[in-house]
Amino acid sequence: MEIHSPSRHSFRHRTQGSVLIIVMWVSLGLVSVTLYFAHSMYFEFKAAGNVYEGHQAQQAIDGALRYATYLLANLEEPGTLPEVDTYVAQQALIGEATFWYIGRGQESSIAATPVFSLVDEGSKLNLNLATQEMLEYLPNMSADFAAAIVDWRDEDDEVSENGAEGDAYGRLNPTRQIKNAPFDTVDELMLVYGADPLLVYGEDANCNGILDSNENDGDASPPADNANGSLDFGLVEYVTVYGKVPQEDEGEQNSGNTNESGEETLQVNVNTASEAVLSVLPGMDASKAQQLVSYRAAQGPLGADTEWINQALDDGDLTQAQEYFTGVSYQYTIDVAAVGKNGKGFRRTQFVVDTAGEEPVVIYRKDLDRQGWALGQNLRQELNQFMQQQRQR
Ligand SMILES: [Ca+2]
Ligand SMILES: [Ca+2]
Ligand SMILES: [Ca+2]
Ligand SMILES: [Ca+2]
Repeated sequence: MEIHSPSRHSFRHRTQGSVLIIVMWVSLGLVSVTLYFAHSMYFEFKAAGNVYEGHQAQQAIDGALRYATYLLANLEEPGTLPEVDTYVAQQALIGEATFWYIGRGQESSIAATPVFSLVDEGSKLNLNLATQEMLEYLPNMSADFAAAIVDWRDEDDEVSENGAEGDAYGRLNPTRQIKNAPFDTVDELMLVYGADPLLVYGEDANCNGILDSNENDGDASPPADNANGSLDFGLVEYVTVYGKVPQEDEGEQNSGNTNESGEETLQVNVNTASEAVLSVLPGMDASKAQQLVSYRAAQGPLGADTEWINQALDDGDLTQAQEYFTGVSYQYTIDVAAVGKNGKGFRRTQFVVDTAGEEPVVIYRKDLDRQGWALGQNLRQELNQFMQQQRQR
C-alpha cells in the first residue's frame, strides 16, 4: 500500500518548484548569453564591414596613385601640373570605393571642404637651399630656429648666431646627434634644436589645409590651437626638400638648378607658390607677393609661362627676385583619401612623385590614416546621411 506522506508530497512539490526556478534561471541565462553573443556578433559583423571597406579604400588609393602617375607621365607640357579641370580630383569612383586628391587653395584656410587637386612641391621653399634670412621671414618662424635649421644641414660644427651645433644636442635629455647633412624629409624638422609640434605642424593637425572644428577650439580637443578663427599653418606647409630638374647630360646625377659655378640654386615656381613663400625671396615683400598672386589668379592657365610677372606690379620691380623664379617644377604631392562602398573604412596616404627622370617615380610615402577624417564637415555629413539610408533599406 502506498503511503502518501504529506512530508514527501510537499518535498516533491518543493523539488518541482526548485527545478522550475532553476530552469527559469538557466533559460534566462541562455537568453542573456544569446543576447550577449548576438550583440558581439553584431559588432564583429560591423567591424568586419569596416575592415572590408578599409581594404576597398586601400585598393582605391593604389588605383589613385596609378591614375596620377599616368597623368604625370603624359603631361602636355613637362614640368607643369595639369589644370585641375582636366582630371578627376574628387569623388572619383574606383570599383565600389571613392577617392579624393587632397590639395591646397590659395591662402583660403576657412572652409568646410578642402581643395581637391595634386600639389606642386615647387611651390614651396627648398629647406636645403634657403638662406637663414629667407627662413626667418616664414610665418611664425623665430630667428633661433632659422639658425638651428642652417646648422642642422651644414656640414661644419661652427655655431651660427643664435644657432645650435653638436654641443647643444649633446646637452639635450635624451641627447641626440646633429645631422650636419641636408634634410631628407620635412618631418626631420622635428629633430632640429628648439622644434615643437606647433611650430613645425601648426594647427592643421590633419594636414588638409582647412580649419577643422578641433583645430579652432583651443585646448578642448587636440591640437592646442589659439581658437582665433583662422588656420595658423606650421613650417611644413611652406617648405620642401625636393627641387631636382631634368639634366641635359646623360649619366649626370640630377642635382637641381645650378648656377655658372655649378652650385645648386634655389628656385620657386612663381605660378604656384603662395604669398607667404613668394614674400621671403630677396627683392620681394608682402605687397609684391600679394600683387603677383592676385594678378596670377586672373590669368587663367599659365603652363610654364612666367612672362606675366612683368605686368603684375603696380610699382616697384622684380629684377632682384627674377633669378629665384621658375615656371616649371618636377616633384608633386599626391595626397589620396578614400572610403569603401558605404562610406566607411576611411584611409589616406600621401605620396611624392618625381618626374625629373625618364619615368615618374614615387620618392616618398606617408601613411596618414591616424590623422583621421580629413575631407571636411560637409562631406562627413553627406556620407553619414548616405550610411543612414543604407541602414534603413
Ligand atoms: Ca652644422
Ligand atoms: Ca585641418
Ligand atoms: Ca584644439
Ligand atoms: Ca588659429
